[in-house]
Amino acid sequence: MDRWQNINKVVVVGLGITGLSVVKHLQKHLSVEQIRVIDTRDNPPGADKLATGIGLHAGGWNTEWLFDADLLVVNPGIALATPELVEARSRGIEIVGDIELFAWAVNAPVLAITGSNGKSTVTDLTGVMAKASGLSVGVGGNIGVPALQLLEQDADLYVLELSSFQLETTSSLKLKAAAFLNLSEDHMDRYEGMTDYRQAKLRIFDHAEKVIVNRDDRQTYPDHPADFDIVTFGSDESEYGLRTTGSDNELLIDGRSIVKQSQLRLVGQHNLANALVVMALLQAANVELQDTLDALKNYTGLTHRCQVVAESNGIKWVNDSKATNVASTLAALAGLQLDGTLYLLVGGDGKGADFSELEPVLAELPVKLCCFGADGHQFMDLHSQSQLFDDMEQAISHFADKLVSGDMVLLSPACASFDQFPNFMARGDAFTELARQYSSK
Ligand code: UMA
Ligand code: ADP
Repeated sequence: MDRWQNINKVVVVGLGITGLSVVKHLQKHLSVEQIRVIDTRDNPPGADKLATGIGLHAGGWNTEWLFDADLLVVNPGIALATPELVEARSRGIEIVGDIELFAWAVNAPVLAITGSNGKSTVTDLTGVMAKASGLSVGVGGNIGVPALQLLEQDADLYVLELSSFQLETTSSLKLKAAAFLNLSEDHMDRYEGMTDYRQAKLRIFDHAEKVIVNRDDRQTYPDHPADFDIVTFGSDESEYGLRTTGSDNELLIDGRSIVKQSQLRLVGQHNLANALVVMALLQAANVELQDTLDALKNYTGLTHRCQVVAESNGIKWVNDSKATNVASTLAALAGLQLDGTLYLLVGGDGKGADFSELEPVLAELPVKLCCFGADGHQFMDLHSQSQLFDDMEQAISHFADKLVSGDMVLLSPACASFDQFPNFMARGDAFTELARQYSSK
């Protein structure tokens, strides 16, 4: 079926890296006069890279353009509940996202990953291990490389990280396997509640040959499991599982030991679960696991996730800027090896979350809670030793000369960064810079 046959006018809603990749892809099917872009921001990122002849309306909506289109391709950062989009849909205009256009075009097997935490780690590691087996692999999606950009290289296999936002506008993506890692509160500024958020994520299973779910988190299971070919991972010994032997853990497939935790460079219990999912995904894509195990053993993880960025005089500085929700901060706290005081930096854009789950965990730790940013005040009652600062820099300069050997400074903010930084990477970089500066004093 030629999807483009009856499409004459397309409006790309939201530029950024997604919008730019969409425009480039559309140009394969349409002339520049048929493509328009609307971005509600005054200076949309990427405007300078737009091809000549493509109309751009910036700084607000243009409903004349919007309602004149046959197809809207919407950036994942824009909610479908936005009144202009609701009106467009009620007029019968089709709304899709970049992942749906990817689904229309892709010609090789695809693996996809969603969940509240661990998506980028699982996506990246799946790519690294698949490449180690000799395949040419395209890795992208929410991880920061727009999916459509991957099609420029002819890959044997695609691995996509998919956010709930992207899944909302995706309906025909056929997958070799889809993994739903875990579900915990996030993006409550965009969803009505957890049910709504979970339903968006469950869309990943719609056309998946195999679905990979978490035995320790039943919310990841499809509502009608009998309709799916299900593979599970979890902390007991069945299927993709774990066995504790002394102080070590073994990663198992159907009871057979594949690799030991002590052989891995990845740290933290949560990363064992991540590694199990990766093995399940690779086997679903018929990748020979044996060829990939050295790559697994050597994998050190992505930056901005529980990464030691400076260490001097026995003081460790750990950048976990990607901890943008409560569950990821809990995962960081669960894996801690502490010999002194923990200076924990929390705060930012809280996205409407409830932070109270942190309270009992913090009560067990020798912690000084340093709260900053737009929603920093929401953490103040979670611990008796808490203090409010305007920003990270002010907090660090306040405690830096009190640090002693054994202490740890951990940025694991449980919030998005958008109140004070362009993104979590910029926040992590700013922390790393401060960490290195203070460590060298
Ligand atoms: N925006 C407007 N008006 C517009 C267009 C965008 O106000 O007309 C605002 C929105 O608030 C939106 C923000 O701009 O949230 C982001 O838009 P952007 O231009 O920065 O988007 P892209 O650069 O295309 O990035 C998007 C994803 N961003 C979001 O989903 C918010 C990136 O995920 C993704 O890596 C990229 O596409 C490639 O697929 C980022 C993210 O924060 C990392 N994702 C969320 C998360 O992981 O929690 C879901
Ligand atoms: P995502 O792409 O879903 O945000 P990342 O791999 O980037 O996931 O990790 C985000 C944060 O969550 C980091 O702070 C990381 O340490 C933590 N994390 C990674 N995997 C898990 C997991 N399986 N469960 C809970 N937290 C995790």
